[in-house]
Amino acid sequence: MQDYLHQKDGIFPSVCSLDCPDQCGLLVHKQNGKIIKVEGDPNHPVTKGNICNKVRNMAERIYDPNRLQYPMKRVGKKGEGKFERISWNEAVSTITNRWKELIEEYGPESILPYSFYGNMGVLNAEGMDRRFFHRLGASRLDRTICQAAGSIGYKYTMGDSIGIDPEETTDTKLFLFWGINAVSTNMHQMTIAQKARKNGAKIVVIDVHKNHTGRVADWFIPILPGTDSALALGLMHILYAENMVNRDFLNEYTVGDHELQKHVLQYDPQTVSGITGVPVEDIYKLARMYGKTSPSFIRIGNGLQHHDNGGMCVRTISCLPALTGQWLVKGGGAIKSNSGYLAQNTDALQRPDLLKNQQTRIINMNQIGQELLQNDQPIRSMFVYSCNPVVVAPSANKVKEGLMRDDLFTVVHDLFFTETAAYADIVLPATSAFENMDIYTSYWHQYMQIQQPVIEKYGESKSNVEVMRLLANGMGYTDSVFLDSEEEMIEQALDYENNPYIEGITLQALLENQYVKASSKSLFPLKTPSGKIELYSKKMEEDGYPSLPTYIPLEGETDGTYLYIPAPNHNFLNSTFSNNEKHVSMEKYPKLFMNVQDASLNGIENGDLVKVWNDRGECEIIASVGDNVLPGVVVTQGLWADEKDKKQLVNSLTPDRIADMGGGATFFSGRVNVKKVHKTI
Ligand SMILES: Nc1nc2c(c(=O)[nH]1)N[C@H]1C(S)=C(S)[C@@H](COP(=O)(O)OP(=O)(O)OC[C@H]3O[C@@H](n4cnc5c(=O)[nH]c(N)nc54)[C@H](O)[C@@H]3O)O[C@H]1N2
Ligand SMILES: Nc1nc2c(c(=O)[nH]1)N[C@H]1C(S)=C(S)[C@@H](COP(=O)(O)OP(=O)(O)OC[C@H]3O[C@@H](n4cnc5c(=O)[nH]c(N)nc54)[C@H](O)[C@@H]3O)O[C@H]1N2
Ligand code: SF4
Ligand SMILES: [Mo]
Repeated sequence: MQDYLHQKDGIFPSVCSLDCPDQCGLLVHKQNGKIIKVEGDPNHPVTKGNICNKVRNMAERIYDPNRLQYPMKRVGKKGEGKFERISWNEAVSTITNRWKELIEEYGPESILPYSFYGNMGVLNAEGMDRRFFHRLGASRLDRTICQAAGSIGYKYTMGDSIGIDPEETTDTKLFLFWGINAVSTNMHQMTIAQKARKNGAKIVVIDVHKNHTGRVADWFIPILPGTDSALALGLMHILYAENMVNRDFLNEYTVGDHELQKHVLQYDPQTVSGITGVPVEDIYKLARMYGKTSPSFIRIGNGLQHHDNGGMCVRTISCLPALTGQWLVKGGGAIKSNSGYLAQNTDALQRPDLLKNQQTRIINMNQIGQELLQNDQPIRSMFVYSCNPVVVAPSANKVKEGLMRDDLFTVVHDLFFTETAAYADIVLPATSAFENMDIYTSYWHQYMQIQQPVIEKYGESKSNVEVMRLLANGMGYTDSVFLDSEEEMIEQALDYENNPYIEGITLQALLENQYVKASSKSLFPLKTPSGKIELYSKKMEEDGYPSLPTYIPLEGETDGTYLYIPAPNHNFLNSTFSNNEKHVSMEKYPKLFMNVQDASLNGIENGDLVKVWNDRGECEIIASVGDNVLPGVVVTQGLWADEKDKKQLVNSLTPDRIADMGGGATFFSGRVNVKKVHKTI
């Protein structure tokens, strides 16, 4: 291991720890023991030295005077924000004493860990924490807030979270960015597409909002929310009707092609246009473009699966490249997520065997509000880390009401005093990723990367791994798994025969090379039951779904005229950076994008303050009137929180219904009402 920590000056390799597909290689510049600059590492084979604006400002976040430096306990009311410094000893003994009492009285399932990927490091995000909570016997958390529905949908068709290597898309001729705001959320895929465009490639974007990505497209196709599976089925209808399918490929690599061909007869362009809002001639034009251009690549986004029908939608779109045989063409095919390539030995890392009661309940993180409010088997303590549920979870008013419960003992471990921390009993300071050792796996490119500590720990902060060790000790657990070092845990995670793609990736190789790529193997046979692409899926039928890709409309909410899409924005990463003045000033304030027709019906003009509400909550947001969204649809960007006199917690409006597959979130399937409050400019 190289010792970066004790070299006061120099430039050190690092990796972006944020939940972003690009997972850039970084160079951290240090002077006098402190980071003075963060830039892209030109040696990274995919990200090649370019990074986003967010992370170029990372040093500011690391040394933000508001960063938590020591543990604290609450002295005011929940939500009020009055806290007092305590020692780590006091913090750990308060937590573990309370937990011992709760376990004695109510059993370990009364305790719930609540986390997501604020730091993508494997050991810190899903390593020592899992060991500890398994050993404790705590309720299990189903981490469904991000890509759950789409991942399951994709797997029904393709068997695993694997698509093509994005490095091969340099020669692609048609890029279909489908439900992804790639300029903001996968910038390096867009960079590759822009370069390919110089050689004649076309960029097509299918989205409900003409945002940064729609604006750089050669062709932007606006679509009504939640109708993408109908569009995909319409494309299949034309591909078959006009004989643009690859019969040899279908015969050899797919199951159910004949059934599909018959099935898509019902999705004629007229019908599909009526559902999607895409004109009939555009459906023909897109189908012919897709059928005749090779290599063609679909980047399937996360946005389009945050819907009631999100699983089926991704399942359906992922059938398209099979019809044209694009999976065998270099640079052709699709990517939904590539996380399967670098999958590790989770049994060794997370030790599910330590959980004695295999029937331990599982709580869906999307429904944390209602779960905190149910009385059947109450959650009595929640340990929140790497996540900010008050701002990011749906139906925020329920989440806040649940967190206000006097009998709920809440601990929050974070770098900052988040909106969630205000409801905690104990707040613990977290290290930044630059202060830890960890490994990182991208869900887009195929490189594994290592992070070695570059700077000293800030104040008294501790990493997730360290906190879990302390808690294990406080609980009196003597199992050796809590003594494993970071290096040992990495070795355990990488020792995994079941994934041939990580053959040859070792701790040593990572230390020597910083970036190590998954080994290259043929995509086939797939991990589906047949080993082939399942256009027809018997497994889906067994699981209670239609066996063929199908358009299923969104749940019809009755309270609300407009379908509401609260998407992420360019300068925050979920709620991360929303507490930084520079990032907020780049975004200015949340805007409600609304079609000019809808606005004029309601007497709303550009710049008016409007009330946005439904039976779940309300916000007041500035209207941005134009033609960036279709009539009937309104969009905001960014996960904003309420502030004094500003009601802008967008998730107070979102449904906590569960999507069709994987317990996924349905952030984008809600409806709202909109009316003018007053003029502002
Ligand atoms: N700058 C920035 N980058 C990020 C993030 C961030 O907050 N900010 N978040 C990170 C995370 S955790 C994730 S999961 C990814 C998410 O990044 P993406 O995969 O881009 O997903 P979203 O941004 O959620 O939504 C993408 C697009 O889907 C559109 N959309 C919504 N509903 C529909 C629909 O029914 N049909 C179609 N066709 N389009 C629809 C939205 O308008 C949006 O433009 O980005 C990561 N990167
Ligand atoms: N309306 C709406 N809501 C959404 C979405 C949307 O598109 N629209 N997107 C959803 C999606 S895709 C996602 S992934 C979720 C993301 O939701 P979250 O995972 O909650 O993401 P962040 O808001 O970035 O919060 C991460 C927190 O982790 C903290 N953190 C960072 N590193 C560490 C660490 O090493 N240790 C500890 N203890 N803490 C750390 C950060 O400071 C930050 O407060 O939001 C979801 N919510
Ligand atoms: S947030 Fe994404 S684009 Fe920005 S530096 Fe990190 S990985 Fe790269
Ligand atoms: Mo996400």
